[in-house]
Amino acid sequence: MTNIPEGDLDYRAWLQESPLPRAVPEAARRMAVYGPADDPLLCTAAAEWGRAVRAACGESPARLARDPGGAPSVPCVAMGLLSAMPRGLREAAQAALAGAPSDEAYAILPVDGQGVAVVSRTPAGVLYGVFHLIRRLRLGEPLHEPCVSSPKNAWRMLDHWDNADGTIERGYAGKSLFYRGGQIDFDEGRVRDYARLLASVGVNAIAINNVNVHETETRFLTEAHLPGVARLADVFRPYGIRVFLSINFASPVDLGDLPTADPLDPRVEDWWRATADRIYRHIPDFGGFLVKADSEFRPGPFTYGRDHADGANMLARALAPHGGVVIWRAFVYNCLMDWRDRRADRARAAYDHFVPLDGRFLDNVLIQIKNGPMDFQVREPVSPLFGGLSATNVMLEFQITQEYTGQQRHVCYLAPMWKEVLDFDTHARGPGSTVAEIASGRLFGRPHGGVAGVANVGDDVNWTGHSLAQANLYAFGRLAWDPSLDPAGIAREWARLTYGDDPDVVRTVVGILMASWPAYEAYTAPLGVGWMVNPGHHDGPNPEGYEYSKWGTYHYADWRGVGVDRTMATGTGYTGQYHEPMRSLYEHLETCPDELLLFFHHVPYTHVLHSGKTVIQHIYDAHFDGVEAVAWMIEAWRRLQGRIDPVRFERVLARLEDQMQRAVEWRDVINTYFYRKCGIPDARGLHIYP
Ligand code: GCV
Repeated sequence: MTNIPEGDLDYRAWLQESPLPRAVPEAARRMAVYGPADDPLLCTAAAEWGRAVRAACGESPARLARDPGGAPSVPCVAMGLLSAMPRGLREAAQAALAGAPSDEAYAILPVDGQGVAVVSRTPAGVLYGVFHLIRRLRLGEPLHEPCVSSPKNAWRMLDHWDNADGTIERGYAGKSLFYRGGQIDFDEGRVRDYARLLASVGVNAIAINNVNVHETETRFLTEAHLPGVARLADVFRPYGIRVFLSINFASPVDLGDLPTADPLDPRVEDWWRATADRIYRHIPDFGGFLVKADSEFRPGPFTYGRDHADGANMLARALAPHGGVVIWRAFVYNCLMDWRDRRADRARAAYDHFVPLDGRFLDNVLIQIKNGPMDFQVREPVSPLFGGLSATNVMLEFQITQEYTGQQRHVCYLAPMWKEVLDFDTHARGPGSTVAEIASGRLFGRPHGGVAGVANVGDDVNWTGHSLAQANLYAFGRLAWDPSLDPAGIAREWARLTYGDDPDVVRTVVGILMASWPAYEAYTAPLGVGWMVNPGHHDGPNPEGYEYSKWGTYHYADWRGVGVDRTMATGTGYTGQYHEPMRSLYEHLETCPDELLLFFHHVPYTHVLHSGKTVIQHIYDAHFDGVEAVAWMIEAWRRLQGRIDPVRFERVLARLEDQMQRAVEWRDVINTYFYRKCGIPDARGLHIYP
């Protein structure tokens, strides 16, 4: 069993349960529920409201008897299904929800001045609406302010890279919540608490195992393991979260049933059909399969001379009768590259593989595309594949776990990065063709769409290792629901829910979060070049760690300059994968944004940026400034001593102090590396180790 120290406030994350320092409105102390009494999601919604009110004021709300004939006679929180609401309320809610595209949309409506109704067409929508009301309660906002909220993305998903042995690939917060000793084995209460956190920010799907599917997890599809998967699904279900499995494309062979996994072999198709039937017997609302195929040595259709559409469609046909979907990853590239070949370019790979297949995927297939063309670096351009597929469902993949962004030892609030991605205009259909519009399916009128994030949680008491990394999980859910939200606003909301109302605390936490991605970018690899990390674990600076490897991750620094020429004119031609005007913008030195300069161009150290600085001086300045920013964070956090409970205060302080050592290491290694390459001293005269 997981041992949660009594009263550890980090465990409750943004669903804190301290008494509120203000009166709870009268209406909040009574509730009525409309809809089937045994509906699990409605029961969850009612229980969550009860729990929130009890925490806030020490008393459970009174449950009013349902009177389907009329509105409640006293002010209360009336929650329920549109179809079950009393007449007057139903009409008002119907009008409010009329324009809401999603069945998970909810309306919050004032009732007779003091009461409030939370109404949706579905139980899941009611649950999301109640969590919205709980936010309002904790934030001291008026409960009855009218609002309609509809998720912009139908799939809002977390991908767990958890292994059956309890380890988590790229996990920085302890062991898996789902597995121990090679089996599905979990603390039900802990997983339920996790499901609550996820549902409270609108997450509705979860892939429970690593996309690198090893031997044991391959067996999750069998009778021996499906009851375990079903038990997990039972915990997530009352929170509106559907379970997915990552599958091994070679399962029919690896499980010893067939000599081939060729997707066009009828025996293989039958095998997957029988497998899907079996899964749905155990888990009737099973979401579907997440697939990493022909990627980083994982098996796939290429072995049989087939393509990704052949592979994905075969699985999709097996799932279709049950309403399941296939999420097929576009992270496909040659990982046996030759650094000597300057024309080869890993960044091109996803587009080159998938654009020729556009239009061939079935309607229940989604292609899951990482936000950038390489691999979750601290700075990358947006993947051009988003603008390249118009007849295919896509899903955007973010990495919440901080593999390349500080491994949860550095604070790095990722919402500003994600927001830039969501707002990026691909111009695929002229101006306004943003990634957010494409991922949701709206731009091209696709039947499916969504956003996935690689989970950053484990069994650490604070879920995320670094307590401030909880903000990333929170922000992921909020942005997946509504990509128009402002990252600073989300940070403020998170800080208030997590730490309470003290304005100095909130200002400081938001200040640290908002400064953190720029700081991390500043003291690590410069100007979009990426990959200056230690091979394997990807922690800490190592400027040439990947320079002569097979992974296709080079920066080509020499004594004259640095960066990758990805232009059409003289380089790999990658810029040609973008629509105009982005193509020309990136192609030309004069217009390429500074922060991506070295991603797109190889330039001399003396090249002058738009900022007016030379590349080399920018590198030096950024590395000194980045460390200064961390010093500021520590100072600012220290000022909160006594205003945050000691456990949470010390936990973050220890991480920040550790971050300082690591930032200094990054600064000195990177600055010295470039100084040794070019011999140009720092113009400010700051010390760079020779
Ligand atoms: C799950 C990167 C990571 C791998 C990860 C892979 C992927 O290469 O380093 O750990 O594998 O991406 O997204 O499939």
